[in-house]
Amino acid sequence: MGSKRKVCIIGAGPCGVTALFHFDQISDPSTEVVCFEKSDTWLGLWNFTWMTGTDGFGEPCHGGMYKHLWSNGPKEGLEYPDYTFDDHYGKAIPSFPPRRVLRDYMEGRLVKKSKSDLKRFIKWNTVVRYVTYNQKSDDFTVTAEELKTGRTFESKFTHVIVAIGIFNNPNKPTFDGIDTFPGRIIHSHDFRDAAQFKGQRVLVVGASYSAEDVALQCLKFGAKSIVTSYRSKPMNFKWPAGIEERPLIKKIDGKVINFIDGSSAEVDSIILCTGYKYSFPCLEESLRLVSTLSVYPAGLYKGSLWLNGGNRKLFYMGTQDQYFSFTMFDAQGLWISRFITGTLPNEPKSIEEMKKEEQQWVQRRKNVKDCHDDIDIQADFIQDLSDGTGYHPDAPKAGALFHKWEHDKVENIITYRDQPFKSVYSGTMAAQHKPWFQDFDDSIASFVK
Ligand code: NA7
Repeated sequence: MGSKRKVCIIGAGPCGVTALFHFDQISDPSTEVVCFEKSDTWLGLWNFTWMTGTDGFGEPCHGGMYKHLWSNGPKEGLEYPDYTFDDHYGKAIPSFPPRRVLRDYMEGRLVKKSKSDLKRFIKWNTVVRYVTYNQKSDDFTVTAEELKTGRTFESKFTHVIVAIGIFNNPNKPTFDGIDTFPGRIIHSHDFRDAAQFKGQRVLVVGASYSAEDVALQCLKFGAKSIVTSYRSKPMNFKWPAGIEERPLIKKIDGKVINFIDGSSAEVDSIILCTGYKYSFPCLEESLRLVSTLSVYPAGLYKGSLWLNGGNRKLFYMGTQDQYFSFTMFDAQGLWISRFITGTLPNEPKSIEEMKKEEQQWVQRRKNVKDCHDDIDIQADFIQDLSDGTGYHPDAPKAGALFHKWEHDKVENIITYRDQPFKSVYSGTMAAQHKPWFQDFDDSIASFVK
């Protein structure tokens, strides 16, 4: 392969396309980039599909997007510094957009700010089946399949960037007696439309972001009652009438759910909002990141470079639990593309130095007290990635918005999405909108009007 670099990006979701965007900005003639995407469009989980289970090719449905999903964090915390919401929409819009508004914004940057057509780097409907590292030639063999033709082929790459996301492999616990339940049981990954639960009594298992939003969505769209069940600690929001929290399930007996505090509830449907397991089956075992959800998973220098094996050629994107999402992916994509093309001022470091630095972050993550500490870690992580790249997110300032957002949620879980935030980069104050709980029109036209 001579001195030429050949980079494989797995996945054209919000992470993968950001890496592509930055390779395109650098336009290094010695670096060729190919992105394999298993679907026929980019931006991953920001696309809605009615399908669940497997898709038309028999492949596992990757994303868990649902109708009427509105951002649960302020858009000002996710904004691209070089392409603000003002730049895209030409005016102030409210702070908590529905899914299509966010997808449109991301796509706008990819199209308007790129030097060339990024889609030409992407091989659509092509799924990566296996990646192995070749010690001798210090490169990777990537085996991929074109889903439309069934053709399987191998290609060699000098570098691989894994950008397949971490919310695709649902964690599905089981409970004593669950097989006796006569109603519908789904994981939130297969939740597509809250309106399907209208008039029902719903059990939501879990006490994190999915549980919180699925419970609120079901209430908004007319569920009769919602009981949520927590394992470690309750969400403890000031829930409106219709939502209540219970501890862990002890036993399910037909429609009756018995909880460990001795209470019980009769429900019609169960939605497991029990999170996801990291899964990278297309990588050989020695290349696989193993972690539980964390803002700083271990094993990655700068949260990005795979340290085990020490080949400095395998990267992961977006494996962190997320607050700043798009801004974080962007900083990561830039850092990785600069690292690979050798255009970072402070690199390379020795593997030992990298491991030491990584351990300091992992240790800091171990000591977090609450979500506010996690927000600060992620803000510092973005700044750390950006140092020396010429990229200028003001993550600490955006972090302050997330701290306020957490307080808003505690204050009122129904109205937190109605609060306006000020853009860190354009200085624009968000527009006001119809209260989220009363707004059933999630079209772009309605939201930005
Ligand atoms: P999370 O944030 O991983 O949360 C999973 C929740 O499910 C959490 O409350 C868990 O309780 C609970 N859980 C997991 N296993 C069980 C069992 N066996 N029984 C009861 N409860 C269980 O996933 P989400 O889908 O909510 O959010 C994913 C991401 O989406 C989130 O990080 C945002 O970035 C958006 P625990 O607290 O561990 O005891």
